[in-house]
Amino acid sequence: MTEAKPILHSIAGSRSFRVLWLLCELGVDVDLQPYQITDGSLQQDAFKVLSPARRVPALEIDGITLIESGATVQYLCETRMGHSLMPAVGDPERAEWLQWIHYSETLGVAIQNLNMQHLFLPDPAMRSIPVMGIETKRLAIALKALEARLADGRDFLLASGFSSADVMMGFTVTAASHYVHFDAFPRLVAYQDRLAERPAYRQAQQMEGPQQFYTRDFYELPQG
Ligand SMILES: N[C@@H](CCC(=O)N[C@@H](CS)C(=O)NCC(=O)O)C(=O)O
Repeated sequence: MTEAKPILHSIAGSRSFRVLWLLCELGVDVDLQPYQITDGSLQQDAFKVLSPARRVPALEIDGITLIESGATVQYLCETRMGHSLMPAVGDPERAEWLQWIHYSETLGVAIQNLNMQHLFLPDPAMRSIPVMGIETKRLAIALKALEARLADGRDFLLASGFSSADVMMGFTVTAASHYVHFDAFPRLVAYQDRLAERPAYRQAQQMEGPQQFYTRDFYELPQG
């Protein structure tokens, strides 16, 4: 019996990029089902059945649908063999790998809050400039910890080399650069460049098309 091709429900420039990039790293063929963040397409009944929180990514694979990017990345690493993108249970790097996989959501949630304030509120008068300031500082502090992680000359989050933790983090660091100046984070700048050079990263970008979130390179805090 031939296996059904996975379907990735995605928005260009969103967390679904993590899953698409990993599928490309693993050489798994996938069909993309694209949505947009503001056109109501996430509210369609058929999508709500797949993703009750109405979020992407949602990956239909192996007869199930996965709706959390970190869990999806772990599942793919555990079920697709012949790669070195995840330290096995018992490996000394396993705990660190788990930590960085999930730490990417410490960044992700802050970015999501800033996206809401900067990009998606229907009226700028609804913004809270103090909240935007606090969230930007919290994001910068979370990035500082990552900069420190790369301080001992390592190219990737794990000493053993590139892993799926970098897939989770790479997209997120790039999104963060729209809100936090990276002058103080030279290692993160080099890290982003290193990740973006990977053939699978470029393949995923090409498949996904232009990101749908940011129309500027940088969003300054509004003056209050
Ligand atoms: N923790 C979830 C978060 C998923 C999530 O919030 N995705 C965003 C895109 S990055 C989304 O679908 N937002 C749509 C909305 O909030 O309406 C994951 O990592 O998969």
